[in-house]
Amino acid sequence: MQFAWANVENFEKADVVIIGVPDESASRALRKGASKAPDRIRKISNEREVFERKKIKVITLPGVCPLEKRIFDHGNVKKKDISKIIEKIVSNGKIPVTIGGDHSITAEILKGIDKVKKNVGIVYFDAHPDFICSSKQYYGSVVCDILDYKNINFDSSIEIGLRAPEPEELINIRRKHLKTIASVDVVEKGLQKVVEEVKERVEENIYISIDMDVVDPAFAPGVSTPAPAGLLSNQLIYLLKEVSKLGTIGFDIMEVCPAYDIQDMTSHLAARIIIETISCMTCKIS
Ligand SMILES: [Mn+2]
Repeated sequence: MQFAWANVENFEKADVVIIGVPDESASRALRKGASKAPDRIRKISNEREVFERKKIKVITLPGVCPLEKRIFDHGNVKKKDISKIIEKIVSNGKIPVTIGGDHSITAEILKGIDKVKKNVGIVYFDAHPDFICSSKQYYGSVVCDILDYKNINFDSSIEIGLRAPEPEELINIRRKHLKTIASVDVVEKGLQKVVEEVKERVEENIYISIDMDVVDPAFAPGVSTPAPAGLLSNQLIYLLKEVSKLGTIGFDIMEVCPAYDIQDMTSHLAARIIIETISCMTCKIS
């Protein structure tokens, strides 16, 4: 089943290419099942966002803008193939949107982007810094694993929504001068100030990575490693809309874990986050 908003039938016609990576081989979470997320999010997007009247199907629009992007759902691919596919999408001037899977897939995506784009800043939404360096190539070491990619610019990168760092990660953040905004800091500063700080930090090419656990478990219970006191769903969508206007070259949404969800509310929110973010990239271009 395709993502509900997919509206073109081939790669050539697309502005945005959606890809699922149903892989959780580098997760160490006690909660299993993140590999089921891509198909679950597709299915729920069709069940909750499409209405049928007099045999005509109508799809809901994202909140602010009309949907002007041409979206192709590429289906699912293997983790070992994702970096090549991302390279192809980005070098063709299209925007990749990847649905995981565990968060280590982001390092593979960035491997592909690193081959095509220069001076890429990462805006990383996560409850956890994913900055373990004492262990590599898993969902907790994403930031460390991309340290030597030559076109990823840490000086224009930022982590938002943190609240459960390990001691080693705080040391690594300090050593690499990675800017972070904790979940409670978002409340203290206010959303507009957070956007200002992102604007000060990033340059022309922004890649957004969303770990669904950045959202409070009240809104997103179906994640691999929940952490209390996260962002509200509308706070995250506001931030994504503002950041995606700044020149986003792609984004991903990771770590939805359908087996632990409540009535698929997390998959539904993930679907809405995807389309809201895509639609605001349209705003910038139109
Ligand atoms: Mn993560």
